[in-house]
Amino acid sequence: MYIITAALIYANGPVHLGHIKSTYLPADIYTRYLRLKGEEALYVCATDDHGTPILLEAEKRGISPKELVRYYHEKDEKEFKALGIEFDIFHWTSSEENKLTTYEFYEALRPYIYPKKVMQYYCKELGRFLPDRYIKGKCKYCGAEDQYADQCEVCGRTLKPGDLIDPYCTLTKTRPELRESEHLFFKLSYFAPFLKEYVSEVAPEELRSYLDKWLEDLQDWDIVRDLEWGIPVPGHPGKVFYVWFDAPIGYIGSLRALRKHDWEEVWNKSKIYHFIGKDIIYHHYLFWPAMLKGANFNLPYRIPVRGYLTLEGKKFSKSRGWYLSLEDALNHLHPDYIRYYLTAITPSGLTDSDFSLDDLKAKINNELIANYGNLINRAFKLAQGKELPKLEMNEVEKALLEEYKKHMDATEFKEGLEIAMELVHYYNKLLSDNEPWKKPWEEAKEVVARAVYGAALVTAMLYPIIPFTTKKIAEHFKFPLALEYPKEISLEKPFVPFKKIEDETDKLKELLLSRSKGQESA
Ligand code: B3M
Ligand code: ZN
Repeated sequence: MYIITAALIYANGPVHLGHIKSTYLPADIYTRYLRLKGEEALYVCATDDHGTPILLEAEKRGISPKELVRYYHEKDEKEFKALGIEFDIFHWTSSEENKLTTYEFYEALRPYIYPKKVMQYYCKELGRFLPDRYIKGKCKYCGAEDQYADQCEVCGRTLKPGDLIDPYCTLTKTRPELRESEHLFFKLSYFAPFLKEYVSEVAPEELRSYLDKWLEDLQDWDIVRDLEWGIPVPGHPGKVFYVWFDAPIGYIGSLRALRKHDWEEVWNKSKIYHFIGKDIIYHHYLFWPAMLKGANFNLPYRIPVRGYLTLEGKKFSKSRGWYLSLEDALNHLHPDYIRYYLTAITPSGLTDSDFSLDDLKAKINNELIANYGNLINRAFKLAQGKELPKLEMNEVEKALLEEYKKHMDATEFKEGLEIAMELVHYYNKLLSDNEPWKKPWEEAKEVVARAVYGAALVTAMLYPIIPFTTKKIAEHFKFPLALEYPKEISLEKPFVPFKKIEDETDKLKELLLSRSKGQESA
């Protein structure tokens, strides 16, 4: 059994194309691929409901954090579905299952948790402690004005309580005082020897220098916050667990909601894959495995990481209007086109990629449709109403199929896609070189049969990436999606499976330009 997870999405904003390409799409592709091979796999995800940004956003809108979280949970779920991201469960970290699981972890980790007094900003007017994001002031290191209490965006330094000159509460504009509060710390440092070994087994080469640097100086983690929104810490009124404590537990909490009776066994006996973006490597390679180890749970088998996405060469920026959401893309493009393009530009590993509308149009029209669409059309047209001889795969096909599997097994989907398209090219060339349409059927039939069986084979290979269209093709010609020559096939009249992109990408461009213009003059 496999458990596939995608990083839990914060429930305070819409789904981003960046999230999709680094996390939800690769995890979906892998789940579909595993099933294609006949493996059992569960795709588990949830919204990440806690944390200060969610509290802030809810307060800004004048609604409760619960309402905010519910709103985004529904919206995100709908959009994921529209893109063909098919979770077995899309749960939430504020669920009962996750609370219970978090308490069980807390109990199990007690030997590694100790109390320590820390100084925290406290707003007398509000009568509560303030999270870092509610306090601003002048950075004591570089003098930059208006910096948040946790980090100076100008000099990049991490700030501690007391590091701001003239701090003020952003809600009441009054000066907060520093008060002592007892927090709980998780002894991450204790797990250093274990983590060194774990990382050497599971981390790819390119992550090792980051991880080694962190491992040299592991800091114990403060796992509580003085907040009301979150999972309450038993015996510590006014405190909740830090969002990064209960968020990864949410993988298990959500599995528990899906498999009420055997979740523990399923977790502990599965190969676990966590798909993540490169900004949360620390949490998944160090913090989470230490928690699992301490609480005696099965460890992640692989943690595939992917880089960021830029848009037309520039950073996505909500405030500058330079962004396209998943919803925007879905409003104009077939979900398979979004999936195909994002896969084609996303290598596994840390490298970033660029989303370009012209490039997307070219890849869909000139690659996907011109090559794969054309193969489907030509092969089935030639075979319509005929009887095909039985054939075996030849050496070229076998070798390419093996290479495809090697990449897909290693979660290298861009490379897997490239091999599938190479095979498409091979069949197209077979047809153009042999020109079976000019020959009597007896002479033509072997080439036609190979092209038809091959078209079915590549349809299965492309299925994890473009599931909507490939399923339609397989249903139309009544062949099972499998990584082999089809066991049965019906030579129906061909249909047009794809529609070329015409002005859809231009419309998205206009949207982008008008948005960013609007922001400039605003
Ligand atoms: N919500 C951060 C992020 O989306 C966080 C991931 C939690 S995974 C357990 O980047
Ligand atoms: Zn500074």
